[in-house]
Amino acid sequence: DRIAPPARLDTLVVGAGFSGLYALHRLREMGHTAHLVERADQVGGVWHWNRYPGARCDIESVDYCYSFSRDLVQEWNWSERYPAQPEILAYINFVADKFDLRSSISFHTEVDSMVWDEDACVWHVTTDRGDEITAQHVVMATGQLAVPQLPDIPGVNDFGGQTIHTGNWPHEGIDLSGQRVGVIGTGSSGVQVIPQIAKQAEHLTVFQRTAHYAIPARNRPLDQEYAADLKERFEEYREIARNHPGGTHRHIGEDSALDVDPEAVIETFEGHWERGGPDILAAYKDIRTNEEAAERAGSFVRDKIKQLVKDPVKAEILQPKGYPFGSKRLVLEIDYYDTYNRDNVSLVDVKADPIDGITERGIRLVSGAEHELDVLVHATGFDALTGALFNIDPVGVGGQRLSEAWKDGPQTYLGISTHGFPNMYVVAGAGSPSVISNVLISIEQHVEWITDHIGWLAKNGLRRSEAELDHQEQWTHHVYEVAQPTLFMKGNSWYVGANVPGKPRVFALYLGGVGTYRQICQKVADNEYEGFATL
Ligand code: NA7
Repeated sequence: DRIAPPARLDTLVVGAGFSGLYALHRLREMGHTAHLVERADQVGGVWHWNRYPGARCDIESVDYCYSFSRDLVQEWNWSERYPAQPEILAYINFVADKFDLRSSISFHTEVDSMVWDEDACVWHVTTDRGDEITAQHVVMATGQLAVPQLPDIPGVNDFGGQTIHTGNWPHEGIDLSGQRVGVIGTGSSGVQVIPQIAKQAEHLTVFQRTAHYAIPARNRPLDQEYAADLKERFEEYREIARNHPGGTHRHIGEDSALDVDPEAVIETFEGHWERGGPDILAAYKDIRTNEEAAERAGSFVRDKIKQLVKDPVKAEILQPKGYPFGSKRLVLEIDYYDTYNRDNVSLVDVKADPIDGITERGIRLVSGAEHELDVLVHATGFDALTGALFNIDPVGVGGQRLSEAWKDGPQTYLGISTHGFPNMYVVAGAGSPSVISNVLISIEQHVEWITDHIGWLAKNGLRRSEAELDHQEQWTHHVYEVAQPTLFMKGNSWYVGANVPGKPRVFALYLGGVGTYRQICQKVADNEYEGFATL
């Protein structure tokens, strides 16, 4: 029984993931009329869709959670160091129940169009359910990794068996026993799903184009004494993360990897390898900015892979090459390399022998080799950051579409607002630290800033707020400038739009650090929202 959205609203929120739910809660607390529309039949966002076996967050559970409610912090208990998808989804549902959020959500409802009305200073929104909504403000909580991207391979729709994308895994699950399964893609999703499929399938063939660096997660049950201690001092603990460059508690090394004795460097890396997690990225201050420093970590991990994988041919294929360590998202693995020691797992290097096409029976390589499959899993990533926004493609001032305004890459002020699209706010997307940080810290900061701004406009009798063009240009340039000295541009990853044909090659996330970003946003607010034209 769907709740229909009200025809008139102060604020419409789009998307019921972590961002949208908190925005809805906060707006209602402020006494605004707010409502949320969500295309799925439940809350959860990415954690609703990504139900593939092995799906897990690569941020620790004690950090990957809300902090806005003391009661919530006290009531919820995480069970593992890195939370698995079912537990995160249970948490989001717990939040939705605790704050009675579902009463203001229309599920199974997808936004069809969003058009700005300059005379009335409102957005007119229509949905696939025939709703017509007029809202003063729209909060786009549409997600960073919400639109699954199928590979650009001829015949991708011709496969006669079952085709699945990890980001759209069947909710009823799938029985892979006795099946010949193929997986394309070895990023975070591929590395997580491959060991699980190998345990179930008769045979698994992994088609790898690029070997990603993966290091052990060392996942384990969460030490409950540690968790209880954190709860007691949670606000203080969280405040450190809010002001930390990555929104975490990661210690950032002060030395250059190049100034330290090579044996001591190896010892440091060994410590990180044993403890698990991504902190190796910050073991030295220049791992993400200097190729030689990055290579110290890269060669360390490649040696580990050689030791872990028994078949030297497979071990060689699994050696990451051609890009610096840390320039793609570092993958956390559980049993990944060990999986290649199983008899029922083969590895095909599709950089050496590329995929010629997907056929009715399986995958054909350029060499003519054919791999027959019953199930084909695409772990091929997402049309990140802009995909979900362009699917809606809001029409702003003068009839301009967002996809036109952003044809050369996202143009934003603070990542929040775009000139020509008044009263529209994007949560934790391009132009903000977003998913390059602990995204929960970034989401809370964004939602609080945006809802405070909406509250401030209302209090001052203002109906329209828009990023000024010069501030937007400065911010967009600043985001670009900060990214230049890093190695990310060399990573050929979704971070730079490399996985979507035709997408502009820009690094669209703000790398200046979560703490710095927070200060900048605070200063803008303190200066009566400097850089926003309001009336
Ligand atoms: P990613 O990290 O974008 O990985 C996608 C993988 O799919 C990657 O290995 C790609 O190889 C591979 N891919 C994509 N297209 C093809 C084709 N045409 N042929 C062969 N291989 C292909 O997506 P994930 O879902 O793993 O992770 C996304 C984020 O979600 C992750 O960073 C976390 O933040 C959570 P490539 O490297 O492009 O050669």
